[in-house]
Amino acid sequence: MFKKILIANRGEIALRVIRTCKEMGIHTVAVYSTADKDSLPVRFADEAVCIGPPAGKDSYLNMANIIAAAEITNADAIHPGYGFLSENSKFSKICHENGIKFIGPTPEMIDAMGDKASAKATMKAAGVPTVPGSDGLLDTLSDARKEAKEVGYPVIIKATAGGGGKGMRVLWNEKDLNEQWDKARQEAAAAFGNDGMYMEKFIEEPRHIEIQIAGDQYGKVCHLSERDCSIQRRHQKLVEETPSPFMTKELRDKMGEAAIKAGEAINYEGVGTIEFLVDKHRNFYFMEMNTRIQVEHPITEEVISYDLIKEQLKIAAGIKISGKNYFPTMHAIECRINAEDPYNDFRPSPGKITHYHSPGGHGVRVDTHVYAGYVIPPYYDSMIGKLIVVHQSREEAIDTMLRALQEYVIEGVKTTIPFHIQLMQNEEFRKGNYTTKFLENFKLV
Ligand code: MV4
Repeated sequence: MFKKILIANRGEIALRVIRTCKEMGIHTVAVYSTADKDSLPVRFADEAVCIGPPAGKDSYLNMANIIAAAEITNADAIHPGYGFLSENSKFSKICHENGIKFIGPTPEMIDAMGDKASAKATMKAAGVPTVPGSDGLLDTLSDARKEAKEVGYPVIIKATAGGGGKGMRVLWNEKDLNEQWDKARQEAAAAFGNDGMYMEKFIEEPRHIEIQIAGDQYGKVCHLSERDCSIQRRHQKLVEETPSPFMTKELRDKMGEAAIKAGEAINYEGVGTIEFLVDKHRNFYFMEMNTRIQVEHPITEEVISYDLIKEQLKIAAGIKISGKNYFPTMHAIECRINAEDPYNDFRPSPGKITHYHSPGGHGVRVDTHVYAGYVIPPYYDSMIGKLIVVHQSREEAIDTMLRALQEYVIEGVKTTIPFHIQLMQNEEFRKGNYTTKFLENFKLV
């Protein structure tokens, strides 16, 4: 096992990784920007190294400074968390070249899933269901028109360098296509420096259900069941739960098997997530693969009693996985607590937390790096923590979540807590009746 791990991240995920390292007797190095000098990861890590000024590009994205920090402190591995450098193949490669283990997949695996059109082709070839559409990229508007006629409107065009909802257009007819084709390409070129576009049949009102997988260095891949992430707003997840209220035993077995095939197709090493779109008939289609630990990993941990960060460290250290699939025996829900004003278009609300009281009691977990007096800096994303509950049944989990949300006091900044309280009281949500369109029609009172 590693002796010392550098955590190339900040906030709650940095703290999350430090906690598991402590339990495993591994020394930790926090890196921090000047804006984070008073943060809990800096305080709780065994060592801390400043890697630059506040802006992400100068600090948490600054590969040279992070590698230098690892060399100075003699760290033998780097955990990238999520976001920042976690899916950067160049960083994975630089770590390797410097004799530092990158806790995550190889550069080749990251690149194979980073280009969305080629990821889809790889999955299709491996026998994972994909949405009908173009085979690879479309070169011209006339090719796009031909493809759309074959697939049938509505269609969706996606930037191959995009992902997470960036660079997409839904087209309901040929007129839409004629008007949007050039614009979409130019947007993709400006955003990603790559204007490659591909086309799919548009699935209306899908659910977003993802399968957690783990693969070891010896080619074994297993699945750890699903998370339903359909409660999103502008491609930002706000609530996740497992099991999905839409899941059946048969569907879980089929999606689990497809996710394992997906992992095996690229010989995947590490923990990862296969995202699927699921239509109302329970047809499911590969959407994207995330080659990192995800924000919502704790709900899976809670229902299968399994530390996913520990699993990442073991896999990276070359330890074999058990090879079994894991199934939920409980129900877990996560609410993302963001410093945003839900009454004002979820506008970011950074600043000082003047009063803070964290909820507790049976079945309640809070993953956060904040405390009374902490100042949320304006430079990074607005997530300040995750409230996670676990209970025997979905209904009890929702009731516990509602109670915990009502107990949670965060003053000085606006938060998403009022939104979550109303969602937990919403009749359709309580029935499990929701798709990715749910929040478009959800009105706060
Ligand atoms: C789709 C789709 C419908 N049909 N693809 C959004 C994020 C990106 N990963 C893919 N996305 C979608 N792809 C087809 N063929 C609808 C979405 C989509 C969506 C997916 C998951 C969660 C929320 C969403 C919100 C809007 C659109």
